[in-house]
Amino acid sequence: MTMVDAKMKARNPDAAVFLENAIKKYVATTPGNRLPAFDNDPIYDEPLVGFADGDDPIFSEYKRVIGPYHLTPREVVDMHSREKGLNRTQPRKITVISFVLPITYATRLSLRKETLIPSLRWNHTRWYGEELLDQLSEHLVTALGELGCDGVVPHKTGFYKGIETSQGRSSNWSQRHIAYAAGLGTFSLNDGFITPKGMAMRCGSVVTTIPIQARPRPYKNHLANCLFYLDKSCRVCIDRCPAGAVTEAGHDKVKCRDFLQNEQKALIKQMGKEEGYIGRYHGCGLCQVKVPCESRIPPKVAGRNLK
Ligand code: B12
Ligand code: SF4
Ligand code: SF4
Repeated sequence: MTMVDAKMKARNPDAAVFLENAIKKYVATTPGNRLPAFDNDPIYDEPLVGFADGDDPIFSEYKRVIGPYHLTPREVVDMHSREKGLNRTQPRKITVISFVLPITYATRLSLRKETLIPSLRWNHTRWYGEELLDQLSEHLVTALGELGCDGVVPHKTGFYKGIETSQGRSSNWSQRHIAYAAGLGTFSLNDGFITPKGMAMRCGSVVTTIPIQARPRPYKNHLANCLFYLDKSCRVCIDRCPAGAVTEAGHDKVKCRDFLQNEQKALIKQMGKEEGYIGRYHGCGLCQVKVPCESRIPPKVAGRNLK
């Protein structure tokens, strides 16, 4: 048993349980999980947590599925080490911690009423919710440090970047693909990620040297949680999208982004909403609520989803 293993065991017999509890406790107790403009209501419900083996071949597959620019967890550790000027050898084991932050019922309800623009509550969830996601990621790195392990928040490094492709915007660390690898859900007709707590969520991840046994992924393929791909019995998100960006052919990222960043901004102003409604940036996400996958895996799919 190494020093790190011994230290971890002394604190908690199971590192996965320890980390899952640490994430849940942080979200339940931090003042960061609050919406100041809405009576300090919580931003997120209890998170979902999953672990992926950093050497899972799926991360190399992502170089084909997403693009050669998408980083493997080992590349993240290596680049972080170089960025910080640390002279580290490649660790024996790498684990990726993925977490899903489900958006509360009150916020989902506020967006369900909308048909063209996001609700103010949804926008505030986008702003303060992203800050909380960053704080939680840093908190995890600190907790891992106490266990004698390194932790890297890929989307906060200097080498994280957005990538423009012919099919729309991408990145070199896609949180949903990481969550897929960690067994937390699957993609869907509108590209949204359907987890056991639904699609209305935000997600993040931390790459670490702590050794954790990953569980097998509980689905057949990357579209398994969506009713459309089960038997074509659902097309609700097609009708929910005011931009016409979702069709039976899938999600048009270019149309979606154009609506979100240009048309919707103009609409908000036309509707006489205050500038603060747009704020730093606004969300859209109308396709993520008032749909059967909003807050769960649709039951019809869930029953058939096992490998
Ligand atoms: C660029 C970006 C956008 C772009 C493009 C979206 C996209 N589909 O990639 C635009 C501006 C359009 C956008 C819009 C939105 N976004 Co956005 N965005 C991102 C960002 C920064 C990068 C995404 C990325 O790298 N994608 C990579 C590409 C390749 O993914 P993809 O095309 O969807 O993947 C397909 C293929 O890989 C394919 N596939 C084919 N073969 C195989 C095989 C396997 C094994 C697998 C796994 C997959 C696979 O399946 C996928 C689905 O078709 C992430 C943050 C991050 N770093 O992850 C947030 C992120 C994806 N966005 C998010 C959100 C919330 C939104 C909005 C709701 C806006 C809002 N805040 O209200 C909308 C929703 C749009 C939608 N219907 O998905 C969330 C996801 C929430 C969710 N429930 O899914 C993220 C993860 C941010 C976060 N930290 O939580 N976004
Ligand atoms: S609304 Fe229906 S078709 Fe759209 S993603 Fe959800 S389950 Fe799939
Ligand atoms: S985020 Fe908005 S514009 Fe983009 S697909 Fe969903 S509903 Fe349509």
